[in-house]
Amino acid sequence: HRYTIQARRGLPFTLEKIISYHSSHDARTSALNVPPRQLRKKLYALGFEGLAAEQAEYLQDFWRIADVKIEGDASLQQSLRFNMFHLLQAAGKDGYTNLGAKGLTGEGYEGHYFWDTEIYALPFFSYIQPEIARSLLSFRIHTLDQARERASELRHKGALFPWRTINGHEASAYFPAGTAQYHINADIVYALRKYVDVSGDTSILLEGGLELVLETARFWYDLGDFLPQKGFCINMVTGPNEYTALVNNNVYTNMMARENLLYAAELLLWVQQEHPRHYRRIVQAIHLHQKEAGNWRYAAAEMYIPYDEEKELFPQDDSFFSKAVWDFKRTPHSNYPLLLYYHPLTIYRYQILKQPDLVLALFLQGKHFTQDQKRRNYDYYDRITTGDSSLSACVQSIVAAEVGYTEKAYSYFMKTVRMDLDDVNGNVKDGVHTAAMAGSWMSIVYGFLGLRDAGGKLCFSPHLPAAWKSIGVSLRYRGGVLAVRLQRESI
Ligand code: IFM
Repeated sequence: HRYTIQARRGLPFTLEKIISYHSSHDARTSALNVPPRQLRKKLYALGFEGLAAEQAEYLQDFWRIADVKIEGDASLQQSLRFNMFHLLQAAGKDGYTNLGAKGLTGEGYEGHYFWDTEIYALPFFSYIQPEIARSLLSFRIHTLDQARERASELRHKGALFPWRTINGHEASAYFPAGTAQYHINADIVYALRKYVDVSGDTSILLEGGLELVLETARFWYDLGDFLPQKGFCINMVTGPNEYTALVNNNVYTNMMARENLLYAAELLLWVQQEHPRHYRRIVQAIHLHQKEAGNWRYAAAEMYIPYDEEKELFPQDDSFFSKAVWDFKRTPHSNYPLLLYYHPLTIYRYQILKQPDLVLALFLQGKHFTQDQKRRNYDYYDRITTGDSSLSACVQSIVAAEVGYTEKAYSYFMKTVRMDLDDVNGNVKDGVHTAAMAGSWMSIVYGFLGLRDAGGKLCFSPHLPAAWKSIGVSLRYRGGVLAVRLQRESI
């Protein structure tokens, strides 16, 4: 561009340049219902000052609820805010984009979306900025057709969401640690349910959410088999721990799938009673058979959850305890993360974890375990967890807090909260770790405040680390705002 201006000697001249980005992808979204020319006109009229003021207002509104106040540690305060800012900035807000594992900061994972969104980031957005949570879930609803195609490609009924994707199609190259992580289906449903429970917004169910829950339930029912002496088994899957692959009856997967099946049956009844016209429409649209809900309930009731009576422990999967424990003593520090130094076939032969798997089940499916079982299983699995995944430390922190190891919870938390600012894993050049960022918020809320919210009923069981004086958070809950302040002697 060439500009000719009337400048005057000694007087500054300001050139304001306003840029707006568009892509053909945006054409489907409501944001671009405003034609680019009209949008440009609005932007020019606002000018830099006006746009900055709009942005400041938007951020003020966000921080009013999002800010977490920790008395007693300034660097921690800084990192929590840094993490939340990245989450806000990186999350797709149009229902057609999602949240990259690396946010908007690097080329690691090529911008792809994983379960990181649903299990790690969605709780944060559901409680802080529910409209963003809704958009992220809408991305899954909008890509349900691709998930149906994928299921049918694998000769299954229903829908199978991709382990990693950017446009709704599966993009993982290595199926044992990719597509075999079928738990992604149940993770999405888990997050959808939490969003509905926390926000009270059931409209998303009528706008595609219910269909997603039904199609994923169909998938589970088709994937599993009823086996003698066991019950409903889901074989040949990979759970969250990517250092074990292609196993039978991964406890995490089976428990999450069970919840998916039950939620589908429950919602079907709800829609039949509350929205009969919608019920008739959906039955017709997806050719739902009358007996399907009963089948789902039966499979859920018969879901096989392996348990080792002798050890009084849950094995991560059917074969986990028949493997030797990895030789940690003879593994030099320089050989971590293991995935960079050992072939997967070596790693898969041992009891070794990249990230919590059964321990994640202790958190997300907590009501199915006694307190004693939680502690015993945590003790067993924590010893053999490398933490090679950035998704690890926050879950270890949350469960450590629950079983009474507050200081251990604190040290895992410090690792997760400063993951990117301190480049804890030495790979921040590839981009930030959004799951760990959201995990640091979860560690505060689910770990130290001890929030449990199954079914939308909130309970707190707090544990304040010795280093802090107080924690203060706000949570949006069913249209209101709940302010929680934990001090040494009170909450
Ligand atoms: O989704 C995670 C996975 O659990 C561990 N490997 C990295 C992925 C992206 O963060």
